[in-house]
Amino acid sequence: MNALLLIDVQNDFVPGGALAVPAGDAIVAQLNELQPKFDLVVASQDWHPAGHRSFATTHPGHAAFTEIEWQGRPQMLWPDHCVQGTPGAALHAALNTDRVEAIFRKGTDPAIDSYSAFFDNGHLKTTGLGAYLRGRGITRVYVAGLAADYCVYFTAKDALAEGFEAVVLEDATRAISDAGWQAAKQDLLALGALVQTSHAG
Ligand code: VGL
Ligand code: ZN
Repeated sequence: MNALLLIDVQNDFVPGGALAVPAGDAIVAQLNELQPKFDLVVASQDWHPAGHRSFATTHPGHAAFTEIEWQGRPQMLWPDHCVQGTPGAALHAALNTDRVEAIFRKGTDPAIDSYSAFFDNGHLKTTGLGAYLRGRGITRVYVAGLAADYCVYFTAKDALAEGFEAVVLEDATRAISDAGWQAAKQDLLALGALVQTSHAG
């Protein structure tokens, strides 16, 4: 059984949003077309409380898009984004959610970031996504959405670690940094993920 994971297709990640991914909105029509081909469709939402520690504004003297060390882990600092209940945190209005059976929210702990839809960045807590997918008999996940070099990458990586086959649909994602995605892609391929276009096989 195959699941499609729609990662963080939220207003703040498309042009005009607080943490816009270049051409992030260009994938939405395709995500809608893809959904009927899957046994199960699940979405994730980046869902931070105000004052989240991944926001540059909570680290005086540090700018967005610079990296600091935070609790022993490298932490990229971001503009305030996807604050719980704000329009920026809402799913893109053109994304069809009729077939989305569940939405997993992440990044809710103010003290730790969470790129993956499965675990926070320290692998301290699960969102429950792995158990949910296993309970539905899913063996392979197809990962699409935003952003390729962060939340899509770490979701695919954790999917493999959780024992699922993982396929990233490369044309159904967009990156914050294309160079970052190329490095992430090499890592995923080395770990056994597949990177395909949504029209392949
Ligand atoms: C994301 C940076 C910060 C993502 C979320 O969805 O890729 N990136 N928070
Ligand atoms: Zn975030």
